[in-house]
Amino acid sequence: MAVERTLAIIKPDAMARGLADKILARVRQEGFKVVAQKTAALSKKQAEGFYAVHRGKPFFEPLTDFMSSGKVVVLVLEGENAIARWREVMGATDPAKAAPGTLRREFGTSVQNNCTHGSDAPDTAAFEIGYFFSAHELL
Ligand code: FUP
Repeated sequence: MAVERTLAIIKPDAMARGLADKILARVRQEGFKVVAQKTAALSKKQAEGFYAVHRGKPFFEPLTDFMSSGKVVVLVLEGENAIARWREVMGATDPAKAAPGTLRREFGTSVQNNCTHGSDAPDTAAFEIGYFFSAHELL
């Protein structure tokens, strides 16, 4: 298995409910190395660029409104098989369908307000990490 990096986001719903520390504790408990971390407030345009792959879908407008509605914590996580492993820790996109013990099951309240993001493949991880962090922040 390869050491990978993935982009994780603690979304505005989780931030507003004071769940950031609990989610960060889980990140560490699962053994991920935090390579970079920042708190940010995305503009609507930044949210649209991040989710550009979903442009035109019915949920694009509400999703990008939501992602620019409050602060987020953006993280680069590193570890063996980190991309798939972080998605396992998050659980399925819809919290109602996510397995017990996953972050989205525990903290998510709807498909949109599902508390965390994680890259889904090596190419999207590379794009998403580069969207938020410069090379000098990733040493
Ligand atoms: P995921 O990779 O699990 O984050 O899911 P997707 O890439 O399919 O979707 C990205 C985000 O769009 C989800 F986290 C939540 C949101 N979304 C909706 O709001 N409605 C939908 O029907 C599908 C996704």
